[in-house]
Amino acid sequence: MATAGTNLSAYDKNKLPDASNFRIGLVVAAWNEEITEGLWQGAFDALRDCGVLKENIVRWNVPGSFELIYGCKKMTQSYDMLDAVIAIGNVIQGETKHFDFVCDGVTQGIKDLNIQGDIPVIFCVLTDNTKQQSIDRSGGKHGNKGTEAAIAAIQMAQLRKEAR
Ligand code: DLZ
Repeated sequence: MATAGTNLSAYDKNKLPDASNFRIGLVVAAWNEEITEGLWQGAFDALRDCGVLKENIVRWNVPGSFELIYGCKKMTQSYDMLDAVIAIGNVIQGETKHFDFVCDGVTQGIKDLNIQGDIPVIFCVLTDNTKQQSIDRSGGKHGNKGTEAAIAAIQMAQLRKEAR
């Protein structure tokens, strides 16, 4: 059932909940697009592999990782039928403190959405020292963190459903 480009070997799909009725949103930052598109593809493929219907996957684009906070907030407000949202971004260490500010901002912002809102928001923001490290984790030799984020989204969607 797995499609090319998807590595779910770290997960036992039989232990995952039935995702065929879940609706999942993805908010994708354009900064370091080569990386975030790889993460998005990994997440999308894994969601589809786990049974999420194509028409139940919504994608929004935002400029940078800092805007993921607002994008995820508006998405959860606009689509209250969503079961989980995945925030996808990539921040690479530069020569200024901007890296720290963006990383702190997006981490705290996504954390706040999880505390304040009802829809789980999954953190799929790679924060790496080098571009190569990000390449390795977005479909490269260290797998794809987008895949892991998709699995987390399904697990949290199920938890939310059971907790009602
Ligand atoms: C400004 C900036 C910098 C320097 N680096 C990154 C980055 O590595 N990854 C990323 O997603 N965004 C970066 N940004 C843009 C900010 O996230 C944001 O889009 C701008 O500060 C505008 O609010």
